[in-house]
Amino acid sequence: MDDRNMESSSSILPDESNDHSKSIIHIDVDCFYAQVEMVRKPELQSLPLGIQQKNIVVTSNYEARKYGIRKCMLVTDALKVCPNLKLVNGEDLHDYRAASNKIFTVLQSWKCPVEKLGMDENFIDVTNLVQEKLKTVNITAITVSGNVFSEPTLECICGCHARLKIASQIASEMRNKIYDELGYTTCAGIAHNKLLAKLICPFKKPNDQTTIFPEHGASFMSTLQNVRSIPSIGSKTMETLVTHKIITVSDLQMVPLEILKKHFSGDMAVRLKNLSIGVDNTPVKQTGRPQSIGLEDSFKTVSVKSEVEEKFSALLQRLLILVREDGRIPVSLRVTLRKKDVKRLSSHRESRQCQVSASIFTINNGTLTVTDAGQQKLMSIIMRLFNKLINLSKPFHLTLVGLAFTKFQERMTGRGSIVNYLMNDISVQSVLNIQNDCDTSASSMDYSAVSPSSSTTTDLSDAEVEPSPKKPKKVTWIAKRRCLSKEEVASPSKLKVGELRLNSRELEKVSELRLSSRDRSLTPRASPAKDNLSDTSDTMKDIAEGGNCDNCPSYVDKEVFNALPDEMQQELKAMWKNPSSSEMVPRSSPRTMNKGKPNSILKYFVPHK
Ligand code: DCP
Ligand code: MG
Ligand code: MG
Repeated sequence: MDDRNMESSSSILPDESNDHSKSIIHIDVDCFYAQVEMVRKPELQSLPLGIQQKNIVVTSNYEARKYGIRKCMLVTDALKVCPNLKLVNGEDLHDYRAASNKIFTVLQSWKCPVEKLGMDENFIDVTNLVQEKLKTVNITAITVSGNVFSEPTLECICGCHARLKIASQIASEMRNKIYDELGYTTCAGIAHNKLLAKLICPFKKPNDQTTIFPEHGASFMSTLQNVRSIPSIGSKTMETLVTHKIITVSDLQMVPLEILKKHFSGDMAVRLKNLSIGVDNTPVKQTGRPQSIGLEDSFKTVSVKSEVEEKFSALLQRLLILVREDGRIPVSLRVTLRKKDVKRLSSHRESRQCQVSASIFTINNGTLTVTDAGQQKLMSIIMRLFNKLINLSKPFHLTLVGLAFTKFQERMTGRGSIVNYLMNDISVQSVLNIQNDCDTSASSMDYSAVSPSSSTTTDLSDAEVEPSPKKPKKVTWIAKRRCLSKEEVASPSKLKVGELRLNSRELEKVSELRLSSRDRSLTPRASPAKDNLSDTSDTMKDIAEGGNCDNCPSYVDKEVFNALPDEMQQELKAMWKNPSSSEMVPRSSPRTMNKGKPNSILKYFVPHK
């Protein structure tokens, strides 16, 4: 690095390096899969425990780590260093995913943006909460909760030290709540940006937290021995850096920007320099529902069609469980294969996808299900896609098969749709690799890790495999509502429904619309006499006459209405003013959603059984 001089550091300081305004917390669960098993079976806690997937120990508890067990060790090697290692099979990710969702839900109760990163990590932007707390505390009395990377010498004039101290206390509260409610210990990193919060998180582990102040960002980064430790540096960037002898983060700090620009685009070069000194302005993006739900299975080689079919069938069974938990109706299916090219000794992935008919999915007792016939239909679609990917007249060798539902009923997920406020907050990892590819650990640290790792070519030209799903002629939302706490009602984004299902068949069975007397907090309230909406004209009368709030029918719970976002209130008011534009049709006529007619928000206030 001799030819690189320090003048570079003056040219790399971007404007945002002085922006310390944010307060970010990163939380990572300790030995996640192992803890899920230990919480389930407390007798495992005192034993060295490894979680096995295929022939690999993907993680282990801290008791096992004392023996030298490391993530992604071969089972045979692990048993050599720790013959008493208790192994639990962790190939079924269901419980880990459920635990992950519960942790996410706990973190959401602070009402700050929460971004899920993989299964056991979350970023929380507590900037606004910290500002609120600042108004009520004596700044001089605030102390850091947990460890500090390095004690501050001079106060930063922007006040970031006090803010991060408060953030560290919030982090402690969050970790306590996760432990008290779910039993999981966690680590946290607290910093003014995501990069530093994530990287400082494992500074002291397990079950601890560390705060880093902005002025120590660059010195902390210089302790990282490998540029690969920086989350957003992927394998390609890494290769280029290594080729140019930039191995450590310190190397990256020292290399002149102009030299980096020779190998990377200008923006990328600046970004790399910023990262090297701990500067990162990427926002915490609130995690929403996944765009796709998928599973993959990898293996040594499969070269027989019947075996491929078995693999797909097993994947489909598991995928349908995930889809049932998610609740949305899938309308597109993607098949992925990784072919082994024997001549080139390499592997590459190929995908094809096609639309599937929503009618394959039915609702039974409020749960999304697929009949045996439906499953056969899905299998035949899968095998037809497979036939398009593989020329069966020639030998083939596969090392991976994957299945993913990649699109869901649009009306359930539309941006700004009330559904987004009412949906279960289930978040499922896009692609769950049954066999963990240990080589991909770096990319899994990428902030966008939840995107499908298997993403390849998608071939929408294959729509002919299954005709486009026709819009169901008769559809409605069947919502099972649950009581909301005051706290939840106060926050529109917390309004949740136990389940929301789009159901065309059930609708036909529904002959009566009744107001629920069980739960009124989400459902518009009716006076006792109107509990049974025996005549829709009554409803229309309510709407026309207005009720407790301006232009609202009398049965509407004002508190709930007021908790809705403005745009929804406006939308509802407009429809109540003009009931003829609503979807509330007389009971005598079928409750249809006319083709082409926009979905109506009013349906969500339709009384239900
Ligand atoms: N995991 C995996 N394959 C990998 C790495 C991890 O399947 N190559 C799984 C098992 C882990 C979980 O992801 O329990 C979370 O990964 P972490 O890297 O956070 O590891 P742990 O939570 O297990 O341990 P730590 O205490 O170091 O965070
Ligand atoms: Mg972890
Ligand atoms: Mg982790």
